[in-house]
Amino acid sequence: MENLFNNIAEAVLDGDINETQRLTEEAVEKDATAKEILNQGLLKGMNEVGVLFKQGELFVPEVLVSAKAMDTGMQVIKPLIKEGDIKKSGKCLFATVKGDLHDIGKKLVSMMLEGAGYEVIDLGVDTSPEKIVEAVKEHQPDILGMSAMLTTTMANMNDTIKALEENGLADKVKIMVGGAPVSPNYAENIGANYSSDAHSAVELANKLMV
Ligand code: B12
Repeated sequence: MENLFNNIAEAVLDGDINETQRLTEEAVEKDATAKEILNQGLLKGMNEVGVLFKQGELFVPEVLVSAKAMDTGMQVIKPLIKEGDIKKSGKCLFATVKGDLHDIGKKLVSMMLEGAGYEVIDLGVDTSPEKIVEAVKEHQPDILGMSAMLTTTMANMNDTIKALEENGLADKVKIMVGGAPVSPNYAENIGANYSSDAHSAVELANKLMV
């Protein structure tokens, strides 16, 4: 099985969408858990992509194809994540903030929350504070989750919280934030709750719902 996970990681790194799908399906058939496939396969590959991107050995188009491959694999394991408890735990609204196009981490967090019984509404990427304010009014979620992967877009989390305050909505929704550049300190400063990954995001959401 370890070989299979490594091959999944390799397929993500190569940006081979069909192979990622085929190998992930094979792992599911062989009863691998969603966690194993994620941590030892898909995420391992994506992490490697991150390293090579940073070193300038991979470029945006290649990273995009790897992201697509990772997404294809995540769709395959989605039913596995959702097999768990299906009782409704609460409603979450998710968005990647303005100026930011990264959505893999946000999708993963959404998926885990859905698996834990939450209803998730995903506003997508590059979401302006105005759009988030409108969506909070419309959907009245229990939790708003914001994702930022760039140091330059992180400040838009704060702008969104300010916009919520101006509209009298800040105390009507619990806010959680995450993404690579976001720290617990930063979250605290802007009045939000922080979680570093998809697993602890579920724990945090459960805590916020109490
Ligand atoms: C894939 C990727 C891209 C893809 C995105 C495709 C997509 N559909 O998402 C593309 C090619 C589009 C891209 C573009 C760019 N990218 Co980019 N990208 C990455 C990369 C390699 C991987 C990110 C990823 O998906 N990781 C896997 C997921 C599962 O992890 P994650 O996102 O961290 O999410 C987890 C946690 O952070 C947390 N989390 C995330 N969101 C949330 C939200 C909440 C509420 C909670 C609780 C938790 C949480 O939980 C997640 C699951 O565990 C990273 C490198 C890295 N190491 O992160 C660079 C990286 C983020 N990119 C970077 C850069 C610079 C760019 C570009 C500016 C490059 C360019 N010159 O054009 C552009 C910017 C485009 C834009 N406006 O957004 C830098 C950012 C540096 C910085 N500090 O600002 C990084 C760190 C690479 C680097 N080291 O230089 N990128």
